[in-house]
Amino acid sequence: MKKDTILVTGANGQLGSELTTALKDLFGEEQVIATDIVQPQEASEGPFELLDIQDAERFSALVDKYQVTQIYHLAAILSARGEQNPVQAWDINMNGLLNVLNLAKEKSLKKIYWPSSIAVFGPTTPCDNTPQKTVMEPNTVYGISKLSGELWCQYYFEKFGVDVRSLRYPGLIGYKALPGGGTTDYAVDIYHKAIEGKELECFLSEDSYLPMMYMPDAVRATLELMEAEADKISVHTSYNLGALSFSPKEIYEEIKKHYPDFSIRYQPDFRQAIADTWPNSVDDQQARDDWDWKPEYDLAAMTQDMLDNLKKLKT
Ligand code: NAD
Ligand code: AKB
Repeated sequence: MKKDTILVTGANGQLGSELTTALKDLFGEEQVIATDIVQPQEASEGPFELLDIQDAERFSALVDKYQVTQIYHLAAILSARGEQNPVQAWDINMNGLLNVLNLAKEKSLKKIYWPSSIAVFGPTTPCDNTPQKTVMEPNTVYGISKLSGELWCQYYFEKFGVDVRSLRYPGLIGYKALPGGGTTDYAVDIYHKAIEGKELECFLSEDSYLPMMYMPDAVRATLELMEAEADKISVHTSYNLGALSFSPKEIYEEIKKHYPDFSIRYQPDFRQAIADTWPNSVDDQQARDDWDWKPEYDLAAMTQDMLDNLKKLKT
């Protein structure tokens, strides 16, 4: 049987840099084509190509050149950055996804992965244990693009049989790469500040609960979803995916167990209004039922692992 060849967009990003490595471990270095609009900061093994996801012609040529069978389409403009230039964020997020879905249809690609986000929910959504199916009226351009994207994915599945799978990630926390302009970014920065012995100026208030997830859980969930038999997938928009839920005060208190002198100052900015419209926690029973999703890391385990690894990287 022909080996799968995977093309990853946005491969230099916070998620892309970790997921690309995991895909290389699974499929082989030469079978994973990392792409991004900018060159990676650190050289890595395996092919890399510059690709603007809006450039449909180059996208198509790369799929042909490498005989790509699967695309992991990660490139996007995230919530906070999206509000700085809403029309540009819409263009990149929507045109990029439509280019991928059209390539999948025209070239009969085997599988597509595209991440959605808790940003699909909005101020009218029930915020505790937010159900898989509920009121969705997002009020950020990022959230609107993710909700529209989910419906496009379902449309291409139903009309053209494209096998596109998706997860609504919570805020992702990892030590290998910095986040790229989201509302949950404080929860990565807080670990860096603790290790550096600096105070964190937190852009959310102390009691702003948000759903979060440690990167190893997010990468494993993605690979498990993509490996699941097609008949197990009952959600063709995007699956709720839960793991952790905490406030800035709670993560701060957890880090203080390791760094008693660590200090935090709350200085909420425009991102507070975004966080206020997102869930506190999500109900991911459907993912648990369909393809056996189960998170491994709680706040204490994530904090221990983050601090151990950041210490190693920074010394
Ligand atoms: P990121 O901002 O860290 O990385 C995005 C990458 O896309 C960057 O490397 C950037 O250079 C690239 N990019 C931007 N515009 C591009 C273009 N026009 N063409 C090609 N590449 C372009 O984002 P991330 O955190 O790695 O997120 C990856 C995906 O996961 C996104 O779709 C995001 O919406 C989703 N997601 C992330 C989180 C999270 O907490 N990180 C949560 C929910 C969903
Ligand atoms: C963001 O804050 O924009 C992302 C997300 C939850 O989608 N981390």
